[in-house]
Amino acid sequence: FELENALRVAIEREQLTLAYQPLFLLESRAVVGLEALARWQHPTHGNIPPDQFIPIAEETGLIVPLGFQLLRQACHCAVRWRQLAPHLSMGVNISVAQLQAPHFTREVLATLEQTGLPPDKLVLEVTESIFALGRESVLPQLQELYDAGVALVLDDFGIGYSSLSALSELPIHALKIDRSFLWSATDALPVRAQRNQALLRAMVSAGQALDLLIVAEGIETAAQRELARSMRCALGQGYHFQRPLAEHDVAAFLSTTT
Ligand code: G
Ligand code: G
Ligand code: G
Ligand code: NA
Ligand code: MN
Repeated sequence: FELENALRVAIEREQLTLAYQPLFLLESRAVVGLEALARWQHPTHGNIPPDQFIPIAEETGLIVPLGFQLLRQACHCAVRWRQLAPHLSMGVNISVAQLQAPHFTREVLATLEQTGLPPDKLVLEVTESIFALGRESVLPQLQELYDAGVALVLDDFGIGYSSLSALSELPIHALKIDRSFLWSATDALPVRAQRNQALLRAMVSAGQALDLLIVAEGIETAAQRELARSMRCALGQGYHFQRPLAEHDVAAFLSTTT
Protein backbone atom coordinates (compact mmCIF):
# COMPACT_ATOMS: atom_id res chain seq x y z
CA PHE A 1 0.00 0.00 0.00
CA GLU A 2 1.62 3.20 -1.21
CA LEU A 3 0.42 6.12 0.85
CA GLU A 4 1.63 8.95 -1.35
CA ASN A 5 -0.21 7.84 -4.49
CA ALA A 6 -3.30 6.89 -2.53
CA LEU A 7 -3.29 10.37 -1.03
CA ARG A 8 -2.90 11.95 -4.46
CA VAL A 9 -5.94 10.03 -5.69
CA ALA A 10 -7.95 10.83 -2.56
CA ILE A 11 -7.27 14.56 -3.02
CA GLU A 12 -8.29 14.42 -6.68
CA ARG A 13 -11.52 12.69 -5.69
CA GLU A 14 -12.02 15.06 -2.77
CA GLN A 15 -12.34 12.11 -0.38
CA LEU A 16 -10.75 13.76 2.64
CA THR A 17 -13.15 15.24 5.14
CA LEU A 18 -13.05 17.32 8.29
CA ALA A 19 -14.05 16.60 11.87
CA TYR A 20 -14.87 19.61 14.02
CA GLN A 21 -13.88 20.04 17.67
CA PRO A 22 -15.54 22.88 19.62
CA LEU A 23 -13.76 25.52 21.70
CA PHE A 24 -15.45 26.83 24.83
CA LEU A 25 -15.22 29.98 26.91
CA LEU A 26 -13.99 28.57 30.23
CA GLU A 27 -16.03 31.04 32.30
CA SER A 28 -19.44 30.53 30.72
CA ARG A 29 -18.92 27.30 28.77
CA ALA A 30 -20.30 29.04 25.69
CA VAL A 31 -19.13 27.61 22.38
CA VAL A 32 -17.07 30.20 20.50
CA GLY A 33 -15.53 28.22 17.70
CA LEU A 34 -14.67 24.95 16.05
CA GLU A 35 -11.32 23.51 15.01
CA ALA A 36 -11.37 21.64 11.71
CA LEU A 37 -9.33 18.41 11.77
CA ALA A 38 -8.53 16.45 8.61
CA ARG A 39 -9.86 12.91 8.31
CA TRP A 40 -9.23 10.26 5.67
CA GLN A 41 -11.44 7.22 5.33
CA HIS A 42 -9.76 5.11 2.66
CA PRO A 43 -12.25 2.92 0.69
CA THR A 44 -10.31 -0.30 1.38
CA HIS A 45 -7.69 0.54 4.04
CA GLY A 46 -10.10 2.27 6.39
CA ASN A 47 -9.32 5.25 8.58
CA ILE A 48 -5.83 6.69 8.11
CA PRO A 49 -4.96 9.14 10.91
CA PRO A 50 -3.64 12.65 10.15
CA ASP A 51 -0.42 11.87 12.06
CA GLN A 52 0.31 9.50 9.16
CA PHE A 53 -0.86 11.40 6.11
CA ILE A 54 -0.18 15.05 7.04
CA PRO A 55 3.63 14.51 7.20
CA ILE A 56 3.50 12.79 3.79
CA ALA A 57 1.36 15.58 2.40
CA GLU A 58 3.94 18.06 3.70
CA GLU A 59 6.94 16.20 2.24
CA THR A 60 5.34 15.82 -1.18
CA GLY A 61 3.80 19.27 -1.43
CA LEU A 62 0.34 17.73 -1.59
CA ILE A 63 -0.49 19.71 1.55
CA VAL A 64 -0.93 22.80 -0.64
CA PRO A 65 -3.84 21.59 -2.82
CA LEU A 66 -5.21 19.54 0.09
CA GLY A 67 -5.04 22.54 2.39
CA PHE A 68 -6.99 24.76 0.00
CA GLN A 69 -9.58 22.02 -0.50
CA LEU A 70 -10.06 21.64 3.26
CA LEU A 71 -10.06 25.40 3.81
CA ARG A 72 -12.93 25.79 1.34
CA GLN A 73 -14.86 22.96 3.04
CA ALA A 74 -14.35 24.53 6.46
CA CYS A 75 -15.37 28.03 5.32
CA HIS A 76 -18.52 26.77 3.59
CA CYS A 77 -19.56 24.87 6.71
CA ALA A 78 -18.74 27.83 8.94
CA VAL A 79 -21.03 30.12 6.95
CA ARG A 80 -23.85 27.57 7.23
CA TRP A 81 -23.34 26.95 10.96
CA ARG A 82 -23.10 30.65 11.78
CA GLN A 83 -26.86 30.78 11.14
CA LEU A 84 -27.20 28.63 14.28
CA ALA A 85 -24.38 30.32 16.23
CA PRO A 86 -23.72 33.83 14.89
CA HIS A 87 -20.44 34.34 16.79
CA LEU A 88 -18.91 31.05 15.70
CA SER A 89 -15.32 31.11 14.41
CA MET A 90 -13.62 28.39 12.37
CA GLY A 91 -10.08 27.23 13.11
CA VAL A 92 -7.99 25.59 10.39
CA ASN A 93 -4.51 24.10 10.87
CA ILE A 94 -1.90 25.42 8.45
CA SER A 95 1.53 23.87 7.76
CA VAL A 96 4.63 25.94 7.04
CA ALA A 97 4.71 24.51 3.50
CA GLN A 98 1.31 26.08 2.90
CA LEU A 99 2.38 29.49 4.21
CA GLN A 100 5.37 29.36 1.86
CA ALA A 101 3.32 28.42 -1.20
CA PRO A 102 2.98 31.21 -3.77
CA HIS A 103 -0.28 33.12 -3.51
CA PHE A 104 -1.25 31.50 -0.20
CA THR A 105 -2.58 34.74 1.23
CA ARG A 106 -4.40 35.64 -1.96
CA GLU A 107 -6.08 32.20 -2.04
CA VAL A 108 -7.18 32.48 1.58
CA LEU A 109 -8.68 35.91 1.05
CA ALA A 110 -10.37 34.76 -2.18
CA THR A 111 -11.90 31.81 -0.32
CA LEU A 112 -13.25 34.16 2.33
CA GLU A 113 -14.81 36.35 -0.34
CA GLN A 114 -16.29 33.44 -2.27
CA THR A 115 -17.81 31.84 0.80
CA GLY A 116 -18.81 35.04 2.59
CA LEU A 117 -17.07 34.13 5.86
CA PRO A 118 -15.92 37.33 7.64
CA PRO A 119 -12.09 37.35 7.89
CA ASP A 120 -12.14 37.66 11.68
CA LYS A 121 -14.16 34.44 11.90
CA LEU A 122 -11.41 32.44 10.24
CA VAL A 123 -8.73 31.30 12.70
CA LEU A 124 -5.52 29.99 11.15
CA GLU A 125 -3.51 27.78 13.51
CA VAL A 126 0.22 27.70 12.88
CA THR A 127 2.83 25.88 14.97
CA GLU A 128 6.22 26.98 16.22
CA SER A 129 7.80 25.18 13.26
CA ILE A 130 7.33 28.50 11.44
CA PHE A 131 10.42 29.63 13.36
CA ALA A 132 12.58 26.73 12.22
CA LEU A 133 13.26 28.02 8.71
CA GLY A 134 13.88 31.65 9.42
CA ARG A 135 11.01 33.97 9.97
CA GLU A 136 11.53 35.96 6.75
CA SER A 137 9.87 33.22 4.71
CA VAL A 138 6.57 33.31 6.60
CA LEU A 139 6.36 36.58 8.49
CA PRO A 140 5.19 38.72 5.53
CA GLN A 141 2.35 36.26 4.81
CA LEU A 142 1.27 36.22 8.44
CA GLN A 143 1.39 40.02 8.57
CA GLU A 144 -0.74 40.29 5.42
CA LEU A 145 -3.35 37.91 6.85
CA TYR A 146 -3.27 39.73 10.19
CA ASP A 147 -3.77 43.07 8.43
CA ALA A 148 -6.72 41.58 6.51
CA GLY A 149 -8.29 40.77 9.88
CA VAL A 150 -7.81 37.00 9.84
CA ALA A 151 -7.33 35.57 13.35
CA LEU A 152 -3.97 33.86 13.89
CA VAL A 153 -3.16 31.37 16.64
CA LEU A 154 0.20 29.92 17.62
CA ASP A 155 -0.65 26.24 18.22
CA ASP A 156 1.20 23.72 20.43
CA PHE A 157 3.01 26.60 22.12
CA GLY A 158 5.96 25.77 24.35
CA ILE A 159 7.34 22.57 22.89
CA GLY A 160 9.08 23.84 19.78
CA TYR A 161 11.28 26.55 18.43
CA SER A 162 9.78 29.79 19.62
CA SER A 163 11.64 32.09 21.95
CA LEU A 164 9.82 34.69 23.98
CA SER A 165 11.46 37.44 21.93
CA ALA A 166 10.22 35.88 18.69
CA LEU A 167 6.77 35.66 20.22
CA SER A 168 6.64 39.39 20.81
CA GLU A 169 7.31 40.08 17.11
CA LEU A 170 4.79 37.63 15.75
CA PRO A 171 1.50 39.07 14.47
CA ILE A 172 -0.92 36.74 16.28
CA HIS A 173 -4.11 36.98 18.33
CA ALA A 174 -3.95 33.90 20.49
CA LEU A 175 -1.70 31.24 22.02
CA LYS A 176 -2.71 27.62 22.32
CA ILE A 177 -0.57 26.17 25.07
CA ASP A 178 0.55 22.67 24.22
CA ARG A 179 -1.53 20.09 26.05
CA SER A 180 1.53 18.52 27.69
CA PHE A 181 1.83 21.51 30.05
CA LEU A 182 -1.72 21.21 31.37
CA TRP A 183 -1.33 17.48 31.73
CA SER A 184 1.90 17.71 33.73
CA ALA A 185 0.38 20.51 35.83
CA THR A 186 -2.26 18.00 36.96
CA ASP A 187 0.27 15.21 37.57
CA ALA A 188 -0.68 12.76 40.35
CA LEU A 189 2.63 13.48 42.08
CA PRO A 190 2.09 16.76 44.01
CA VAL A 191 5.70 17.95 43.71
CA ARG A 192 5.62 17.54 39.97
CA ALA A 193 2.16 19.12 39.68
CA GLN A 194 3.26 22.19 41.66
CA ARG A 195 6.36 22.80 39.59
CA ASN A 196 4.45 22.44 36.36
CA GLN A 197 1.64 24.68 37.57
CA ALA A 198 4.21 27.38 38.16
CA LEU A 199 5.48 26.88 34.63
CA LEU A 200 1.99 26.96 33.16
CA ARG A 201 1.18 30.14 35.09
CA ALA A 202 4.31 31.78 33.70
CA MET A 203 3.37 30.83 30.13
CA VAL A 204 -0.13 32.24 30.57
CA SER A 205 1.34 35.45 32.03
CA ALA A 206 3.74 35.82 29.11
CA GLY A 207 0.86 35.50 26.67
CA GLN A 208 -1.30 37.94 28.57
CA ALA A 209 1.56 40.43 28.77
CA LEU A 210 1.46 40.42 24.97
CA ASP A 211 -2.35 40.84 24.94
CA LEU A 212 -2.86 37.37 23.52
CA LEU A 213 -5.94 35.27 24.08
CA ILE A 214 -4.91 32.06 25.84
CA VAL A 215 -6.35 28.72 24.77
CA ALA A 216 -5.91 25.56 26.88
CA GLU A 217 -6.10 22.43 24.73
CA GLY A 218 -6.26 18.78 25.68
CA ILE A 219 -8.60 19.31 28.66
CA GLU A 220 -9.66 15.78 29.63
CA THR A 221 -10.82 16.17 33.25
CA ALA A 222 -12.82 18.59 35.40
CA ALA A 223 -9.64 19.24 37.42
CA GLN A 224 -7.78 20.31 34.28
CA ARG A 225 -10.69 22.54 33.28
CA GLU A 226 -10.71 24.22 36.70
CA LEU A 227 -6.96 24.70 36.70
CA ALA A 228 -7.03 26.32 33.24
CA ARG A 229 -9.93 28.54 34.33
CA SER A 230 -8.22 29.57 37.58
CA MET A 231 -5.15 30.56 35.58
CA ARG A 232 -7.36 32.76 33.42
CA CYS A 233 -7.04 30.90 30.17
CA ALA A 234 -9.95 32.33 28.19
CA LEU A 235 -10.76 29.34 26.01
CA GLY A 236 -10.65 25.60 26.48
CA GLN A 237 -10.80 22.57 24.22
CA GLY A 238 -10.61 18.87 24.87
CA TYR A 239 -12.33 15.53 25.30
CA HIS A 240 -13.74 16.68 28.67
CA PHE A 241 -15.95 19.14 26.76
CA GLN A 242 -16.38 17.49 23.41
CA ARG A 243 -14.53 15.13 21.09
CA PRO A 244 -14.22 16.09 17.43
CA LEU A 245 -17.62 15.81 15.71
CA ALA A 246 -18.41 14.48 12.26
CA GLU A 247 -19.67 17.20 9.91
CA HIS A 248 -23.22 15.83 9.99
CA ASP A 249 -23.35 16.01 13.80
CA VAL A 250 -22.29 19.65 14.18
CA ALA A 251 -25.65 21.33 13.53
CA ALA A 252 -27.37 19.25 16.22
CA PHE A 253 -24.54 19.97 18.64
CA LEU A 254 -24.76 23.73 18.03
CA SER A 255 -28.54 23.69 18.36
CA THR A 256 -28.38 22.17 21.83
CA THR A 257 -25.45 24.23 23.16
CA THR A 258 -26.06 27.74 21.79
O1 G B 1 -13.01 38.11 22.41
P1 G B 1 -12.08 38.34 21.25
O2 G B 1 -12.67 39.15 20.10
O3 G B 1 -10.69 38.74 21.65
O4 G B 1 -11.91 36.89 20.62
C1 G B 1 -11.52 36.67 19.32
C2 G B 1 -12.22 35.48 18.76
O5 G B 1 -11.23 34.59 18.26
C3 G B 1 -13.03 34.72 19.79
O6 G B 1 -14.39 35.06 19.67
C4 G B 1 -12.82 33.29 19.45
O7 G B 1 -14.00 32.79 18.86
C5 G B 1 -11.75 33.29 18.41
N1 G B 1 -10.66 32.41 18.78
C6 G B 1 -9.56 32.70 19.47
N2 G B 1 -8.74 31.67 19.52
C7 G B 1 -9.31 30.69 18.82
C8 G B 1 -8.93 29.39 18.47
O8 G B 1 -7.87 28.88 18.83
N3 G B 1 -9.80 28.70 17.69
C9 G B 1 -10.98 29.19 17.28
N4 G B 1 -11.77 28.45 16.50
N5 G B 1 -11.37 30.42 17.59
C10 G B 1 -10.55 31.16 18.35
O1 G C 1 -6.99 15.32 14.61
P1 G C 1 -5.69 14.79 15.21
O2 G C 1 -5.38 15.06 16.63
O3 G C 1 -5.52 13.32 14.98
O4 G C 1 -4.54 15.56 14.38
C1 G C 1 -3.22 15.12 14.42
C2 G C 1 -2.31 16.21 13.91
O5 G C 1 -2.61 16.55 12.55
C3 G C 1 -2.42 17.50 14.70
O6 G C 1 -1.11 17.96 14.94
C4 G C 1 -3.14 18.43 13.78
O7 G C 1 -2.74 19.77 13.99
C5 G C 1 -2.76 17.93 12.41
N1 G C 1 -3.82 18.26 11.46
C6 G C 1 -5.10 17.86 11.51
N2 G C 1 -5.80 18.37 10.49
C7 G C 1 -4.94 19.14 9.77
C8 G C 1 -5.06 19.93 8.59
O8 G C 1 -6.14 20.08 8.00
N3 G C 1 -3.96 20.55 8.13
C9 G C 1 -2.75 20.44 8.77
N4 G C 1 -1.71 21.09 8.24
N5 G C 1 -2.60 19.71 9.89
C10 G C 1 -3.66 19.06 10.39
O1 G D 1 -1.69 19.55 17.09
P1 G D 1 -3.13 19.87 17.33
O2 G D 1 -3.34 20.63 18.58
O3 G D 1 -3.80 20.51 16.15
O4 G D 1 -3.84 18.48 17.58
C1 G D 1 -5.20 18.33 17.54
C2 G D 1 -5.47 16.88 17.89
O5 G D 1 -5.68 16.72 19.29
C3 G D 1 -6.72 16.37 17.22
O6 G D 1 -6.40 15.22 16.53
C4 G D 1 -7.65 16.01 18.33
O7 G D 1 -8.37 14.84 18.06
C5 G D 1 -6.73 15.84 19.52
N1 G D 1 -7.35 16.18 20.78
C6 G D 1 -8.28 17.13 21.00
N2 G D 1 -8.65 17.17 22.30
C7 G D 1 -7.93 16.21 22.92
C8 G D 1 -7.87 15.75 24.28
O8 G D 1 -8.54 16.25 25.18
N3 G D 1 -7.01 14.75 24.54
C9 G D 1 -6.22 14.18 23.58
N4 G D 1 -5.43 13.19 23.94
N5 G D 1 -6.25 14.60 22.29
C10 G D 1 -7.09 15.59 21.97
NA1 NA E 1 -4.39 22.67 15.98
MN1 MN F 1 -2.39 21.91 19.38
